[in-house]
Amino acid sequence: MKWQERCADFYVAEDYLPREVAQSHLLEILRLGEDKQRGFHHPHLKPNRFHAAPRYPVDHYMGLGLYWDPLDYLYHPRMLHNGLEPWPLPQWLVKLCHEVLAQTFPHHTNWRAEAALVNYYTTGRKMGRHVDKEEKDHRAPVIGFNFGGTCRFYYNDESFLLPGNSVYVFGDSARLMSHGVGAAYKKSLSWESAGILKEGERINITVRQVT
Ligand SMILES: O=C(O)CCC(=O)C(=O)O
Repeated sequence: MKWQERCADFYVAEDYLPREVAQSHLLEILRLGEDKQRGFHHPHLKPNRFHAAPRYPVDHYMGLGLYWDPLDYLYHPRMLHNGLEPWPLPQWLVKLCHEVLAQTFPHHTNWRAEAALVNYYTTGRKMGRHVDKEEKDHRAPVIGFNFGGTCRFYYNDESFLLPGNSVYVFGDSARLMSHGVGAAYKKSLSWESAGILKEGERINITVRQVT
């Protein structure tokens, strides 16, 4: 696997999975997302001085394992809005994370996949810049798997194009970098996702150690 180091401790690899494997993982995520209780939903965000009840920027959001709630920015074993436990992380996802870490951060041997945030960006949806700091260990890598369209990924003062079927991982000195993504470009759907997602759509799964 060819990893590009975008800055110290931030790596990206393109064409990560074989086509059929990427497709079956994407289909499984969509299947989990169809569930009315545990699947994709549009959570509320913390109120701010402009909105009493703002919504999370991505209207199809799902948590696996520990549930990160955009309302309080905390991780929970059960979802606050319905009291249910989220789906567990699929075994293939946990295994992929350990493969990624063995190649990029081999010294993080005790890393645990405790939560996955699944953001399904429908056409035009994007994520503003932020820092992931709600997890306890501010060096433990965050791993992001990408399906569907290409978007621009912003980090620190730089940016690059991030296609479907790519993986990124940032940890150690890059763990608290600011980052965000633009909307997926039209006509940029990765061929693995064609027929499953639409042009302009993108799914990102970030896996984290939380406790
Ligand atoms: O969609 C992405 O690649 C970014 C997701 C992200 O910033 C996050 O989950 O913290």
